[in-house]
Order: sequence, then structure tokens, then C-alpha cells
Amino acid sequence: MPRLIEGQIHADQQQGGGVRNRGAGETRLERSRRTIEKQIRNIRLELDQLKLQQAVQSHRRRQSGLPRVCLIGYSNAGKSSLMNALLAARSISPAKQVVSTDQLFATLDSATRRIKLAGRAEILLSDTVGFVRDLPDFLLDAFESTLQEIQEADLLIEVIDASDPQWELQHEIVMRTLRRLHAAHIDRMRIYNKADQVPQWDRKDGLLLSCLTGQGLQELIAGLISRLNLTDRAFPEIGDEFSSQVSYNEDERGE
Ligand SMILES: Nc1nc2c(ncn2[C@@H]2O[C@H](COP(=O)(O)OP(=O)(O)OP(=O)(O)O)[C@@H](O)[C@H]2O)c(=O)[nH]1
Ligand SMILES: [Mg+2]
Repeated sequence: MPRLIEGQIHADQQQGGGVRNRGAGETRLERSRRTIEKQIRNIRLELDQLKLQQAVQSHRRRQSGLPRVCLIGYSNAGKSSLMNALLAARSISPAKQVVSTDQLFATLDSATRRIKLAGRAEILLSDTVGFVRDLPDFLLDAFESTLQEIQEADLLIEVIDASDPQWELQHEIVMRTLRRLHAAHIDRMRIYNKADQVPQWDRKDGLLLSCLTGQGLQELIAGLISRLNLTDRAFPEIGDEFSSQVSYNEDERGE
């Protein structure tokens, strides 16, 4: 679009100064400008609405008192797969599952689900956009609304693809990105995913897990309950209005 306007200005300047021609050119230019201004106004309105919507959602979630856990990590590490594995382990409807495929940026927006881990132990779990190397600042801005989830989390689960020879570098990139988001102080636990692809593993600073086979999933659930101090905690029911924003464990409704 800017090129179109530049082209028009150029053409108008080349017309040699005929008053009628120049006038017609300016009108066209004016029209283009008005159209673009209108588009910008509409996009700004949409963004304002989105921000408002997110502020309302985030307020309601805070009111719910449920601990907020956020899956973070390098793109393609298996964040969405882990979300789905946890949903499946708790028999939550497949309709609540999120997209997971073998490609960068499979997840382009965050998704939040309410999950009952055991008894009264419940959490709000969010899947987020994957980080990549040298994420430019302007992309960070574009992901602002998604990454707000991270900043509001009580606990971050960093999902690492243990089968990737570059996992240490990817972890560094994730840490760097967290620092840029001012979120490096948030409590964090590590999951080494894709255990089924790793013949030998000695590290003890995180849980080795496989979304594919389910290895480590029960330990993760137990770890979350103890880390978040969830034994014997009761949370208030959340109204219907809120329930449209996040998905419930099906058998929790109306309890
Ligand atoms: N072998 C194996 N593959 C896995 C495992 N977990 C996830 N995958 C695969 O890894 C690929 C990426 O999984 P996703 O869950 O989409 O990864 P993601 O981190 O959400 O990716 P983005 O949304 O792009 O950031 C998919 O092809 C999954 O099937 C696992 O435990 N073992
Ligand atoms: Mg994903």
C-alpha cells in the first residue's frame, strides 16, 4: 500500500502541473489515504476490543482463585502435545484439545483449559506460542496478548525437546526471551519431553516425559499438586459467563 501511494505521488508530480490533472491526482490520493486511515482505525478498534476482552478474562481468572500454570518453550518442543496428554489423562473431551503438529508456530494463540488434577486440586493450564531464535522485538509486540498469559502465571512449565541435539541452545533462547518479557523470576519447572526418542538420559534437573507414550505424566501431575500446594484446597465455582472463556473438565460442571 505505501508503494501504491508513493507511485501515485510520483505520477502526479510528473504530470507537468496541469491544474485539472493535479486535482484529479490529489483526489485519488486523498481517497487512498482515507481508505488506509479507515483501515487503521478499524484495526485499532479491534485491538482495543481484544485488549478489553483479555483484561476481562484475566480478571475473571484471577477471581477464580485457581492457580495458573503456563506451558512455555521452544517451538515444536511439544507444549500443545503435553496440554493434550494432560487433558486426555483427565478424560477431558477431545473437543477441548489444542492443535499440535510437526511445524514451527503450530500454535499462534494461547489456549486455556481448566483441569482437575485430583480431588479438589484444579488448575488453569495455558498453552502458548513457541519461542524461536532471535525473535525480533516487533514479533514480541505482536505476541503481546498471548505472552500476557506467561506474565500472569503462578508457575511456568518449560517443555524441552530432549531429542533435539540443540536443546541446550533452545533452552538458552527460551531463558533470554523470558528475560525480555520480564518473566524470568516466575517459578519454573522443566520437562524433558520426547523421552521415547532418547536412549539415555542422566539429567536430574527436570522430569523426563513422553507425551507419546505417557511416560512421566503421572509424576508431572503429582509434582504439580505438591509444587502448587494443592492438596486440600477448595476453589469456588465459576459462573457460566466465565465458563465460556475456559474449558471445564466435563464431569466438573454443575458440581
Ligand atoms: N516422539 C515424540 N514426538 C512428540 C512428543 N511430543 C510431541 N511430539 C511431536 O512433536 C511435534 C510438535 O509438537 P507440538 O505439541 O505441536 O509442539 P509445540 O511446542 O506446541 O509447537 P509450537 O506450537 O509450534 O510451538 C509434533 O509432531 C508432535 O507429535 C513425544 O513425547 N514424543
Ligand atoms: Mg503448540
